Amino acid sequence: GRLYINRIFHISAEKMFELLFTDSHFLQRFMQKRKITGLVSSPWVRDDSENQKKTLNYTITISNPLIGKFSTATELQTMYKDSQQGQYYLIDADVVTHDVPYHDYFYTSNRYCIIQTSKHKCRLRVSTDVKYKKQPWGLIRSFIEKNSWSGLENYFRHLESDLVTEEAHLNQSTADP
Ligand code: YK8
Repeated sequence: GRLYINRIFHISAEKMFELLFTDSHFLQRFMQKRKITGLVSSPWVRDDSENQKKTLNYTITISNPLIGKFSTATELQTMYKDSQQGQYYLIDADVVTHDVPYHDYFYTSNRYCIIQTSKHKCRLRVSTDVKYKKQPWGLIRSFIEKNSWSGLENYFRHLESDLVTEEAHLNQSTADP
């Protein structure tokens, strides 16, 4: 796997969770910038193992002539039962891109960990793994990995930078004069 974000923000854990995992203005704007459209999401549902699950469907814009322009995607988010509101959130988001070459071979698993580190701060850690449903031929495998890592790197770099901007805005409007 790879670690894409590992940073302390002057944002509470609860607020960070709200920004990334609810229908927040922040996420709406971010998705708009990434040209992610047609988002349909289910509510959180508790499963037998006490974890909470949620499914998102959307269309991503790729614009790589070798891969295509768009792909539909399904993201299954699992919030583990150890999560504690306002303190600690552990969420796995498994993303399947349905319309890219070799889509039946792989998916991406993104792990988001939000930890409250002090009253108004949290650490956000995002790591990802490319996972295989069936073993592809070596050349295909490196093709999948090269394209996935670069797409993920770009996406999470953008997300981190927008979070830094959001952090500045949030702290500006709440700071004492
Ligand atoms: C989520 C992982 C792979 C995929 C893409 C596929 C290339 C196909 C390789 C062939 C286009 C928002 C990615 C990056 C699309 C975007 C996905 C996002 C960023 C040619 C062999 C979408 C997080 C996420 C997870 C997986 C990403 C895809 O919130 O390269």
